[in-house]
This record gives sequence, C-alpha cells and structure tokens, in this order.
Amino acid sequence: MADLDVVVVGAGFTGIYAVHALRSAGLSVRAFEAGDGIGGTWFWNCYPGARCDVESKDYSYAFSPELEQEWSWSERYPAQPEILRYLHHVADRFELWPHIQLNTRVTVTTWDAATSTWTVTTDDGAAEHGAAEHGAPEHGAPEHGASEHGTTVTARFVVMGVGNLSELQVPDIPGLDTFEGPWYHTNRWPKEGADFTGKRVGLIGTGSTGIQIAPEIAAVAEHLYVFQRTANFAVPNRNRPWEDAEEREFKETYRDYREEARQSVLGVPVAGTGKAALETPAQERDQVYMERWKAGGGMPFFGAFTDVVFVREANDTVAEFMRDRIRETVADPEVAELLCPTGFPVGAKRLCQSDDYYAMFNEPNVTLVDIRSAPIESVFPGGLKTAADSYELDAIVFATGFDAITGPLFAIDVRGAGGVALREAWARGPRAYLGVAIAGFPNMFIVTGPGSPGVFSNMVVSIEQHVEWIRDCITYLASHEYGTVEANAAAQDSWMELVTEIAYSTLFPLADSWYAGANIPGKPRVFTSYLAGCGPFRAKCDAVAAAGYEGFALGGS
Ligand code: NA7
Repeated sequence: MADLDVVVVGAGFTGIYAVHALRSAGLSVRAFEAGDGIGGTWFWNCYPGARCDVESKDYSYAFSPELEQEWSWSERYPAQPEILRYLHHVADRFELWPHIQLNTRVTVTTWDAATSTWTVTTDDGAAEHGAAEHGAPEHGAPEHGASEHGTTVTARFVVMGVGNLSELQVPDIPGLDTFEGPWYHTNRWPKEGADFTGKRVGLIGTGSTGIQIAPEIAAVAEHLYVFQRTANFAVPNRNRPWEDAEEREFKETYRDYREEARQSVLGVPVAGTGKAALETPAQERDQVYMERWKAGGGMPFFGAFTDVVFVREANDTVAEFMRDRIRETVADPEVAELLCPTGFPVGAKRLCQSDDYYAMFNEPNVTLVDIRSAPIESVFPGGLKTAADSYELDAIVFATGFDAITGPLFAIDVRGAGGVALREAWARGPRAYLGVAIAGFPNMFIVTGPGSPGVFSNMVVSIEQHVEWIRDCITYLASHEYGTVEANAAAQDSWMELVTEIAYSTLFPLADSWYAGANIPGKPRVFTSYLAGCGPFRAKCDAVAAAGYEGFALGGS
C-alpha cells in the first residue's frame, strides 16, 4: 500500500490549491517544495519591481467566495510581496502548512507497474539553497540531481505543480566566472536585496522581467547599461491603489464575474469592439487603441478587434500605434527607434507592461546598448565587452528568462511505464493530452502543461480548472474501483494536432519566443499552447470527464 494518495510537487499557486482541493476530497496529500517558503514563481522572483501583469481581482483564487470577500488587494496590479502575503493567508486560512514540506526538492519519480504506485525521491533539502543565499555570484543556476541523502515516499498519484517558468537560464558568456563584482539572475534574487546605489550596473534581457527591474535599478545606480538583443512591446499598467469604494462595489458581483472569467478566452473578461481592424477607419481604430492605452493593461489590445491576432496587417496597426507611443515618449530619436520592436507580431512575444520603462531612457544615467548588431563577446573582471565596445561594470543582472514549460519537468528524473524517461518521451518536443496527462506516464498529472491554454491565460483560472479536474478524476477512479488512469497515445496525438492547427491559424507562433522553446539553444521548437481559450478548453475537459474519461485508459483496482 502506498504511503500517500497524492504527492504534489511544488507549493506555488498550483501546489497550494492542489493540497487544499485533494485534502477536501478526503485524500492523503503531501506537497514537496524546493524553496524555503511557499509561493513558487512569487517566492523566487523577488527582484525589485516584480509585479503581476494580470489584475489582482483576476489573479486570485475563485474557489472560496469567503476568501475572495475577506481578502483585500491594495493595488490594481499586485506586487510580488503582496501576492506572497496572499498565498500565506490562504495556507493559514485553510490550514495547509502541515501538508507542505519545504526545503525539499523532488529529484526522481518512478512508476512501478507492479504496485501501481509512484516512488518519489527527494533530496531532504541537502542540495537546495535557502532563498537568503540566492544571487551570490558563486551560485548562478541551481544544481539538480539525486542526492546521496535522498529519501523516498510512495504515492498512488503525482501532481506536478512545478510551474512553467521555474528553470532559469543564464547565458554561457565566456569569462563570467572572472567577474569581480556580484552578478544576479532575477529568478534567484537575494532575500536581503541588492544595493546598486552609486554602482555601474549592466542589465541583460529586455523581456517582462528586464522591463520591470530596469527603472528600479536606474533610480539608484550611478549608471545603468541596458543590453538589448530584441526590443519588446510594452504597454502601460496605469497601476493605482484599489480604492475601498471601488472594491466594495466590485465584490458585490464577484461570483458572476468569476463565471465570466472561467468562460472567457484569456481567463479574464475582455470587452471587444466586435469589428475587424482592417475594416475600421484608421482614425476610429486609433481612438480604440488610445482608449486602451490610457486605461492600461495588455489583454484589452488582443480583444480590441477581431482580426489582430489572426491577420498580420491588422496586427501591424497595433504595432505601429505602439511604436508611435515609444517615439513620443523617448526624447532621443535614435534611442527611440532602437526601442521600437520590429519583425514579430504584437503578442507573439509576451506583451510587457510598465508605467516607466520608456521614459527611463530620457534619464542621463541610462544607456541603451544594442547587442543585436554588436553581440556580447565576453565578461572581464571589471565589466563586459561587446563586438563594438567595452563597459566598466560593478554588477551584472541577468533577466534572461527560463527554460520554459519542459525545463522544470526535466529537472526531475521522471520515469514512466517501462522505465521510459520523460526526457526521451519528449525528445522531439512536449506532448500531452489536455495539458494534464502524458501517454506512458500513468497516474501522473501535470498542471497547465503543453496542450492547455496555460501561459496564454490567466494562470490562476487555468490552475483551478486543472486541479479541480484532477481531483474529480481521482475521485471518479475510486468510486468506480479503478486504480490507474493513463492518456491514450492516439487521443494525445489528435489533441496535439488540434492544438497545432489552432495555434498556426493565429500569429502567436511567429516569433523566437520562450513559448515555442526558441530562447534555448538546441531546444526543439514546438508551440504547444491551446489558443482557443479557457472557456472552450473547460468545456472539452468537462465533456471528456462526462464521457467516463474519454481518451484515457482506466485500469487496475
Ligand atoms: P523572457 O521573456 O524570456 O526575456 C528574456 C530576455 O533576455 C529577452 O530580452 C532575451 O532576448 C534576453 N536574452 C536571453 N538570452 C540572452 C543572451 N544570451 N544574450 C542577450 N540577451 C538574452 O524572460 P522574462 O523573465 O523577461 O519573462 C518571462 C515571463 O515571465 C514573461 O513572458 C511573463 O510571462 C512572466 P531575445 O528576446 O531572446 O532576443
């Protein structure tokens, strides 16, 4: 008999809710978390300026009407410390702490067909650094692998709540080990902070993270050099306090709003014009864009017109509108032009959000360095050298992103039926049925995996839907005297075909993005997000369940 019904890997938004939902269904559960605190993404990404690009009222659990009424967000867009406080509140309120084991990295999970259980090996915290030590130059990327001191536990089911963006990447730059100052990756920010006052700082990476941290560094540094390989689109947040009266009024209809979010495409209700951009006069079109620009937030741009995510010329109208905003904000025309993204549609790389990124380039202590035309060649003890110049630096910050989606799962040695490694099964790219189960890996569930709306949705909405579906599936197995559930390869193949077909009917795959694995040298380039949206995805998952888990093989007892 297994030690536990379910092992949950990770204690971020997924792991926290999975513990609650599965325990409420009467199952024995333990979550293992590598960090020395809960929060996942919001535990590790504690760099200055870290903030969610989904509004607080949306980026929060919907499973408890009491929770949503009693918790009060202070701002329109939640900053990292507030999200962490919220998750602590949830763990306290639902008494989840006894079921979460911190400082414990899962290193190996192995399926045993004879007993229909998973054996889960953990490192007992021996190989994991506490957050307080992160960011010191000698650390860089965390180490993985089975510890000699590992302990094992058996479970009937494993739920992988490892997140899509938890395996950081630091570029392999010659000489980095010779650098005399500190260097940091934003995903392993030191708990005690980093003081850049009066320092010359180099920032590499201008995605969502780089764009958030840059103004924070520029505010205190003697000089900030922003090393830009690809310019990204960024829209304003228009962040502001969430006023009491507004909150009270909004919360009166929270239940209805949540239902609308569940049925929406993005997991956030977005009002559209219902018109095509290319059939709308330019002046009227720009007025729609300007209203959205003034209101703040990225998602409203995708809903503005029916064709902006499908037709390149329609998308170009948004792109040109956004480039014009950059040109009117940045005083130096050459710098402005360098900041104007070209070559990929708006949204094909994550649309960034910032209230002060572009204006920051008007400050005399900020320099934009184009490393597309003159790439970084090496780091030397006192700075960094590009093909065109060299820069004296006291500190380097990497905001260079993640080995997304597959990286966090590959960091664990996952062995399914017949001892097949997940790495082998996914050698040509990740595949899953409904983003939740993988053929050849019985009784293992992933959350917001390939084939789900995942990273193209409000993650909390998708996480809750996945976790509730998994809970119901496990409960169904017990009540129908089944012991195992496994996705059929044929169902998985046809699901991934549909996912690909929908994706390529849109413009989203048309960029070298982490969405498709293009940011990691040598990684197979596969676009795996289900782009029809949260509502249709939920309907499909519900139909599969209602049909007795169509596309899955149920067995054992
Ligand atoms: P992203 O979006 O992957 O951005 C990483 C940035 O780092 C991007 O500008 C990259 O340029 C740059 N980068 C990566 N590797 C290098 C090297 N070797 N040299 C120079 N520049 C490099 O990661 P973020 O952390 O900003 O955001 C991840 C997600 O978190 C985001 O999408 C939200 O969903 C939240 P590139 O574009 O590849 O030329």
